[in-house]
Amino acid sequence: MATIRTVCAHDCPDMCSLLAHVEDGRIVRIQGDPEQPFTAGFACGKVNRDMELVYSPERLTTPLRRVGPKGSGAFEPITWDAALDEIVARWTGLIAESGPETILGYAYSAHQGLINRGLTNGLFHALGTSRLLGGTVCDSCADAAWEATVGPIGGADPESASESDLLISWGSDLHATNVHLWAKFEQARKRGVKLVVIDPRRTRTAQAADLYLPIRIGTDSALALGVMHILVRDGLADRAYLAEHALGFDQVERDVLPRFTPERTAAITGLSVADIERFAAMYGVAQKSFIRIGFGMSRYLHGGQNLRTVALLPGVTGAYGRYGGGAIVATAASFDLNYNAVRKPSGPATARTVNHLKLGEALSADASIRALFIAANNPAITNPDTAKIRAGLSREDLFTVVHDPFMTATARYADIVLPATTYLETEDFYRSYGTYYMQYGQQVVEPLGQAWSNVRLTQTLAARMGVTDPVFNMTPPDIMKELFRGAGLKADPETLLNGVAVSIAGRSGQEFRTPSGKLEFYSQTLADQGLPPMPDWAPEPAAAYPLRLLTTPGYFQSHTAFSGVAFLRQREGVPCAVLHPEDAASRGLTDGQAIRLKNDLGQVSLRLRVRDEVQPGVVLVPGQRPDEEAEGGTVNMLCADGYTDMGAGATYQSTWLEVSAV
Ligand SMILES: Nc1nc2c(c(=O)[nH]1)N[C@H]1C(S)=C(S)[C@@H](COP(=O)(O)OP(=O)(O)OC[C@H]3O[C@@H](n4cnc5c(=O)[nH]c(N)nc54)[C@H](O)[C@@H]3O)O[C@H]1N2
Ligand SMILES: Nc1nc2c(c(=O)[nH]1)N[C@H]1C(S)=C(S)[C@@H](COP(=O)(O)OP(=O)(O)OC[C@H]3O[C@@H](n4cnc5c(=O)[nH]c(N)nc54)[C@H](O)[C@@H]3O)O[C@H]1N2
Ligand code: SF4
Ligand SMILES: [Mo]
Repeated sequence: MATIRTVCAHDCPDMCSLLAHVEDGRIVRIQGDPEQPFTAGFACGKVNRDMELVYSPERLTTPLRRVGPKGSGAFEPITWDAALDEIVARWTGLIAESGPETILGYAYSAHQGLINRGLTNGLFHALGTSRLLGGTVCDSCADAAWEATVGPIGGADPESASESDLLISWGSDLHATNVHLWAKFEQARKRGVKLVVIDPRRTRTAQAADLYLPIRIGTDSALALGVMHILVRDGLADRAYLAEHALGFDQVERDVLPRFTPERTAAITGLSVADIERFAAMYGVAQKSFIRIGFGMSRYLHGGQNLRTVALLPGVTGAYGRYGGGAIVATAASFDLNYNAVRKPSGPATARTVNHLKLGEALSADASIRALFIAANNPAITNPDTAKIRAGLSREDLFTVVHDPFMTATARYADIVLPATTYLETEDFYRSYGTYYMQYGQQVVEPLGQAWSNVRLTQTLAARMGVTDPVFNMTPPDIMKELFRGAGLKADPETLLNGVAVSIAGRSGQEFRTPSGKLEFYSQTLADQGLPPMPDWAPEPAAAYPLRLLTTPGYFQSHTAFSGVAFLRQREGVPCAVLHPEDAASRGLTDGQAIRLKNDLGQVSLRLRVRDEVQPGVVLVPGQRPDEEAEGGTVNMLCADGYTDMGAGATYQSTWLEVSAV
């Protein structure tokens, strides 16, 4: 039996090092790598079973050509040659007729490898096609808010959490989405360190907390300002740290904090004055408080302001100055690599850009995009306003190619579907977005059937389309070396190619890379964009429906990427919506019945779960589940494609709706 060290490529902050055990060319077991300190010897409950992903009977094994109406899922197998001939003929014809911007092609985040994801995008960049502004469905708002406050640099090292003296999971369900950080938290808790969880949902993480604050959705900035108010009132602000490292705290103290008394903060957040006082007291005495800030709090109209205000809090106590203290949203900005070598090998400096959230609009509003290529993304489920996406994908004059290991809801609309490998059939270079590790992952087994990796497909298409940049002829190890060429980040390629996980974390406090070089309580950058320069809280516009959507990652899912694993589908259970007992009773609804969720954009049917895990006035829909798993439809049919205040990101949680019996 051979044991091969590789890296988990799923979209997850942990970026685990894995050991895959292979017998007769088949993976028989996957485990966490004990030699990688953060992975610490275990993989999560999803990836432990990734053999079932690789060998799922639902895997696509040959290229397919559509034979029925778009969306029907009727296809016939064709050869790779026939598929490539058709794609190249269509693209070449369209480019000759109307120019390359008539094509939109991209890979998104389901393969986190910098080469498999980056090179696909590099091909379309080189061809000069329309470009997808990715990440807006996920983290662009959070990133922009953090950048305006702290700068383009990663946050606290998650490994430092084991040395903290107060742990805060603020809008992150660590058990589900960051389970190895949870393991670090547990180490610290063994020393008696307390855990505070701030989340509108009583998640598993919240159930384990010493103090759980069931905050009202979208009111985190008010809570953070209320805590600052108490810290100032009680003389717990670190004046020396603020004087040296912060910009504009005096103005916030004078103009904003007086309005956030504990009473008003309680009224806005739905928390009790006693709980707010208790949290502020814990935060005020801690020296090394560590906050994990989740993306959820950024996914609504004022999401940037919300997240930015939380990110200011560690400046008030000086926690940012100490290893083990501070806050983390992500770490990716700290990896100074030559990404352009892979993502932008050549091509025009500018081209038409399509925000990921507006894919539906770009496909339907005008018909100038006539060819679409999608890899590692399932927008017919995961994008907001999925009805608009599906309308666009249904256009008869749109030539769509989807590359995926499975027949997804999106692939059903394709003209050509190409079978993709899973990451265990690829090699790649990775850097984490939730830790400071980078690592090279080996290919574990041969591709299943006729599946091709993103790299093989991209390089083949590049050759056939006449794109001659050298990266399209290099092996993955050589492409990795290009990522380091001229980059700020230095590493020994041989060490990496040997599979060693290398950390770039230091032990110093938070560095600020804002224009002032300080933590910006006052942000001129935001003022210049017409946004409030100082943290604050404002109510959202009045809504036409009584209930608010809370949408969270599924425990046994990563969006839809595990939909092809029957066991995980079963563990996740029937797609459901959770209502508080009061809201269910007032509508005459009972646990287990089929209900309809409805607003002006559409309606979906799910199973009702009645639980006090959410507050009254909220409908929780865990995970993004494909239609065929549900009673009918998918939750994103109810979400609008509008933008957040910062970073043009998704506003899934500014969705209001009503619920009734089917
Ligand atoms: N199991 C699993 N793991 C995953 C994923 C998955 O789908 N499943 N997805 C991966 C991806 S792509 C990403 S981006 C990350 C996301 O990982 P996180 O950043 O941890 O996840 P979020 O979607 O932000 O949701 C986290 C929590 O925020 C809470 N929340 C929602 N709104 C608010 C609010 O207004 N205030 C506060 N305080 N809390 C709020 C939700 O109840 C939820 O418990 O996870 C990754 N890991
Ligand atoms: N309502 C609501 N919607 C959300 C969210 C939410 O919290 N609530 N979260 C948002 C977030 S954070 C994100 S990141 C997005 C994610 O949205 P998507 O990017 O659509 O995520 P996945 O469902 O993981 O879909 C990726 C597809 O890639 C395929 N795939 C996996 N590996 C490979 C590979 O190596 N090559 C190729 N070619 N394909 C591969 C998978 O089979 C799957 O079909 O969803 C967003 N949508
Ligand atoms: S915790 Fe995340 S990185 Fe680790 S094995 Fe699971 S999905 Fe992969
Ligand atoms: Mo994401």
